[in-house]
Amino acid sequence: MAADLTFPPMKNDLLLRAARGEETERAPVWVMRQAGRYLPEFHKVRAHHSFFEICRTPELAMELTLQPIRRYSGLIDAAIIFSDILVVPQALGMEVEMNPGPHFPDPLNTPEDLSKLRADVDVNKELGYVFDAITITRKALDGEVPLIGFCGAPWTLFSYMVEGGSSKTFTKCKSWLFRYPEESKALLLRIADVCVDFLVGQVKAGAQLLQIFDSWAGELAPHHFQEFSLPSLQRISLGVRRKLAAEKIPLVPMTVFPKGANSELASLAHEGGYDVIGLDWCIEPSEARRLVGDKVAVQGNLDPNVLYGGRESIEREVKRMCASFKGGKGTKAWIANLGHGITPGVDPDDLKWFFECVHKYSSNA
Ligand code: 1CP
Repeated sequence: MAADLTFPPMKNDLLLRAARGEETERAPVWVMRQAGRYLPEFHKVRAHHSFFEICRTPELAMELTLQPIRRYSGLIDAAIIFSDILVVPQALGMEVEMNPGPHFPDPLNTPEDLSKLRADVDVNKELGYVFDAITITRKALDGEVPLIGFCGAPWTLFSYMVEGGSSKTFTKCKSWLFRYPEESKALLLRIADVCVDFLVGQVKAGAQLLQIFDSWAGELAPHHFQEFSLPSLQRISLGVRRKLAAEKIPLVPMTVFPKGANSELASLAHEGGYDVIGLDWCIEPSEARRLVGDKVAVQGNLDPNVLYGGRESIEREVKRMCASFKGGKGTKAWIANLGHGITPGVDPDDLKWFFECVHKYSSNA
């Protein structure tokens, strides 16, 4: 890790204030997967480097992280470090290819395969390149916006490690849960422990907020989410807080994005240990607010496909979303975002319009 860890003062801390539960003059806004395939400047870099080569080269990861910040300067309120959730399975010793989606040549077929995983993961050794990328990116940002660090939630990572890639049916990873429940729980907690060390390392390197992506939370029945995903999410929030406190490092806000698990929002808000809950588009913002109460801030939640609908529908939908989040009471602890990642076919100018509409309709002025 880089030794010099003094960073430039923040010029825009809207995101951090909202994440801590403060009412802000307008909603801070960023979008999941904002550094990515909808940007022509992304393809220019990607044409010369493989996906994981970019992740492992701090200067390249920094460049891709900064691309949306440059393009949307003055409109966007956060950067998220360019990396992937699948670097954690790699750190555990698994091979992962990206061609074009994730592929694990040697997935975990049965609990016997657990012996192939590294027993002790030294995150500085295995993932130090992410820490280095965070440190140089935070410096290059020069306080313009905060830098978000992230990891995948254990259940979502477990699904890739067992399925060997993306899945529509989740048959293999669900078979694990029901055939080998104790081994599944042990593996989920083992992944969580690596996530804790990885997230603490990201904070030490300069990350100012942490987001945990549980992209496949909604594949679990409510009681299975409670049994399998929630304990590992709690282990992460508690573990990160404990380790940072033990090292006298200031806490940073933590966001959990439990995509599709809207029946679990109240329990996550009250028992999860997170500061912010990310919402997908399948719940009305005012209803989500009612469920989570005042304990946490919320983030979301425009259907990413609205960005294909042209400026008029983007404006109409953003206006509606802002009204529903504000609930007539000002912009209370809300971070505007999409309800999932931006997709490759979006026109970057339409995303700009989305940002402009959020500024306009979330303002308290
Ligand atoms: O060929 C390419 O260039 C690959 C495209 C790509 C990109 C740009 C992948 C492959 N990952 C990423 C970057 C990435 N992934 C970021 C960068 C920071 C940013 O947001 O700008 C982040 C936060 C992620 C997180 C991620 N990776 C998630 C969680 C978020 C979500 O969308 O649900 C997941 C599920 C992944 C796995 C993954 N990596 C890449 C793909 C195509 C996928 C998803 C595959 C699937 O649907 O199962």
